[in-house]
Amino acid sequence: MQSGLDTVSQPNRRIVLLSKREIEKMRRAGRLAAQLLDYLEPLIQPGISTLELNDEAERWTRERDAISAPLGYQGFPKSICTSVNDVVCHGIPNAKQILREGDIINVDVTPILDGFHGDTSKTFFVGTPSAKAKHLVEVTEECLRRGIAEVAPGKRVGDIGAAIQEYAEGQGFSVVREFVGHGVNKVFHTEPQIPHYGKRGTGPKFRPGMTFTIEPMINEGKAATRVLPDKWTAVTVDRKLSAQFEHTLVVTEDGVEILTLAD
Ligand code: EYF
Ligand code: CO
Repeated sequence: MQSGLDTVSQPNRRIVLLSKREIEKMRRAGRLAAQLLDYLEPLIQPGISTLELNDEAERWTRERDAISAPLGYQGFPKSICTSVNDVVCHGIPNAKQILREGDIINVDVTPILDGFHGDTSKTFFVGTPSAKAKHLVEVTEECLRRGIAEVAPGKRVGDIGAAIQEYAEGQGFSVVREFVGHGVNKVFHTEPQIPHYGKRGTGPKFRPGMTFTIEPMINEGKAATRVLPDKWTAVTVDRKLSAQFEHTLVVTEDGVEILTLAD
């Protein structure tokens, strides 16, 4: 530890900066991830099971010579995460879980292509949403947009969380604390952690070549979550709705590029 340096001015140890070549590989993996969500979207209808969505995603991914990162990751049993209604994240696809009119579902995909990860998720409506579900989902997508808008060289990780927290709480919603965005490259989860709450001017400084996710989980009610006995599925403690959107990003010389866009 160097003396005389506070946490704000310490260099970003352990945060990997990717080369142009590596960023191009992240771009290809990210594009594939976005295309996978586009492929799944029309299948998300009342009557489909979350296992059917999983199996479609797995087949689609293999056909493109990619690998589903979640499958077997820390023992996770499926290829994608499917988080319905009060499930905050890491819902496990299941043949008995049939989507119903009015549900919301977050689908989180991470194909690995040529060794690099593209991690993205969206919350979809099943049929026509209630007014409260629509508001929550729209606010959550706007939280991601506002978080991304904070990213540029010289700004700090805390700027993202502050922007998201201010907006979400201003709309009467709460920000999940237990799960955060993360560095992603050849490794699925690495430094830095990206909280979706916090204070401006704190945390590591952004530098060109950093790649990471922003993935706010926003709750209709209280922020508190608990993990079900299956040891994976995180739900809201008050069983109210939760929504999430996620992109993988790279810091550029003058701002940020979203890597998980389809075109
Ligand atoms: C040990 C996991 C571990 N983690 C993150 C591991 O897409 C993701 N984030 O954006 C993501 C996907 C998966 C994941 C799939 C498995 N894991 C999950 C839950 C608990 C846990 O504790
Ligand atoms: Co993800």
